[in-house]
Amino acid sequence: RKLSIIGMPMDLGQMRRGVDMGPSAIRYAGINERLKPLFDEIHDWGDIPVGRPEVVIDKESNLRNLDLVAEKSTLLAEKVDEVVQSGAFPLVLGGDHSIAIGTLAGVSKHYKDLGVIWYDAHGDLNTAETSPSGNIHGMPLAVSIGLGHPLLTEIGGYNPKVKPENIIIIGARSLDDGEKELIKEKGIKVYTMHEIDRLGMAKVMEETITYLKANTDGVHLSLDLDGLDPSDAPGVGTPVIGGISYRESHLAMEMLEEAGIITSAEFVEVNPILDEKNKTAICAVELMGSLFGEKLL
Ligand code: DIR
Ligand code: MN
Ligand code: MN
Ligand code: MN
Repeated sequence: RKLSIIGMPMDLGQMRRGVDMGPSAIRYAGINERLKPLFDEIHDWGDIPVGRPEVVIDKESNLRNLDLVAEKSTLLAEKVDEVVQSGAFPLVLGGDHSIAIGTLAGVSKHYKDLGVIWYDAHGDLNTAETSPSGNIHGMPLAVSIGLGHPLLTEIGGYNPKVKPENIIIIGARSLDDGEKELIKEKGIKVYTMHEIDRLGMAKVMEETITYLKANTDGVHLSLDLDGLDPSDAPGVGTPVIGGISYRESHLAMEMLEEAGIITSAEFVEVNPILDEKNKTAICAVELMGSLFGEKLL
């Protein structure tokens, strides 16, 4: 088994700087040493060159930094595509969640029915029309089902990337009105914090795994660290109280590993400037350990 790590130091999808340092923080937290025993081979490709361009606010379209996000996402998509072709497992380190646009554009062409687990406090299902912020990190899941500016939906030269019925959102507790409407309209499956409390994470993951095994031929895990409770992952730009616990998250990763369904992953929104002693990056690396089969005994 081969792992390819790709850093995507992009902070253009939202307004808080520092999330561009996420890949460094995650590497500093010891990703290589932690995952080394779990793979035959690990290759870290370093970071996609995002640069530190002056931010351009495009008020007209309510899509902040649209051109730059599209340009940099295309670079990520090409790299991820190459990694999947090579037979290695692509693991992308963010960066804000807008990077999922590029990751999915690189991954999805390799599957007929890609499933997506969106582990997040938010739905990330906004469009320019529904977004309260104009921040593209609140839009990547909408873009992946084909809704949004063509500069984003057409990355990789095909559209859509994912079918709404192949998406499962886990951990939602902050949804905008337009996102709620879209979830209903498209029948997107969501385990909100209510279902996680009520059913327990084990049941949520059993149902998720059963559904994805039956209906998809590959599954991408898009894990936004703000899906976790801010007490466990404080270093994120948009924390929301009442989130998934550290233990529940490990259980979720361990169950995914046992099921053997995950074919690509990204860990996003780690912002070391807002963090407490790199706690959030360390949490991300520990979750990766569980996702890739680390066992205590
Ligand atoms: C909000 C926040 N729904 C928006 N989204 C965030 O701006 O679209 N996503 N924080 O991770
Ligand atoms: Mn997100
Ligand atoms: Mn989020
Ligand atoms: Mn564990």
